[in-house]
Amino acid sequence: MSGKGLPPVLDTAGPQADPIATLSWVLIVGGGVILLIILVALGIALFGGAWRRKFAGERMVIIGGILFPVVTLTGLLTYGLGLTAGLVGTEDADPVRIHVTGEQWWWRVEYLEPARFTSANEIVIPVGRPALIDLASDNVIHSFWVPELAGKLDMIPGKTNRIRLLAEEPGVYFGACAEYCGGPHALMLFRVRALPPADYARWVRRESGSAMPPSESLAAEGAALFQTLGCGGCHQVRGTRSRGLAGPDLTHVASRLHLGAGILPNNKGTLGGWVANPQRLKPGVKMPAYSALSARELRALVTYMDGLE
Ligand code: HEC
Ligand SMILES: [Cu+2]
Repeated sequence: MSGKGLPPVLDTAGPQADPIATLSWVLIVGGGVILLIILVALGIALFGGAWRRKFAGERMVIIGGILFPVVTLTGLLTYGLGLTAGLVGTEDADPVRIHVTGEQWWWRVEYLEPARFTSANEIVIPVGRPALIDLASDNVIHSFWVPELAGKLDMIPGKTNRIRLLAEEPGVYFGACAEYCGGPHALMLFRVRALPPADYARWVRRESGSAMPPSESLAAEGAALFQTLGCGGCHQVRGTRSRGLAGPDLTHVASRLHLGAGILPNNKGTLGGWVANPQRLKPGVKMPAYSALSARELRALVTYMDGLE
């Protein structure tokens, strides 16, 4: 998040992503130089006059066609392997452990260490401490990508891949699914929030706890509606009777920055809009629309969820 105006892939913020950005620059500049050489060669071939005869021998084919690619490609391969070798097999002393499952079309996030609890669509990590994230899928292939922090890694049914994230600065890092996984694939986003250690400890304490009980009568009305409408059949709110696992955990939904897997800012307006008609905001989404709710019922539900901090 250094804000140099570069695309995130080149504007990296951690040791898992920096070598990839360096390699990208080498490829961009190297590819540019080679393109220039080829354009000059093409110019000579077309309009070169006397130069044309000079370069037209078999020697040019051997140098330009065999020697040059073999030398540059071997060099590039050796350089690339050396540069990215440090990305695998690092032993970490005190990592944070998280399990992320690619769902259709959102992210199930299960924190394992330092505490066990479930959340969704946002991954919170401490600054300066590695996070080991196990990536899985129980449906189709997804791909986990936080360009500022690491390369892409696929989430494959029946196989668990592990990625290491290390953020050197606090910030909010953009993440996306990078493998076409069905209709709303482009609306399957998330964020990684890197917090300073003290804030992180405070966050873990609050996030691992049960939901706040409703603090006012409208919210209590919303909590009751949440039960009777069957929201709890798909959503878990820890500390209540809602134990559904088909959709994101909503125990602390109000503490997240976004809704709908990273696509909408999280506020009362978007909460209401989402519940009334998620299909309009995310066509193909696996949540039914609740368009028949009265304005008061919708307000009660929103007040309840907005209090789940
Ligand atoms: C059939 C299962 C199902 C039911 C019933 C259901 N939902 Fe959902 N809900 C989902 C799924 C799946 C998602 C994730 C959609 C996505 O982002 O692709 C979701 C997402 C949400 C989100 C956004 C969460 C986030 O972190 O992005 C909210 C809020 C929500 N539902 C509230 C409700 C409420 C309130 C009700 C009841 C009125 C309800 N849901 C009923 C399946 C369900
Ligand atoms: Cu996906």
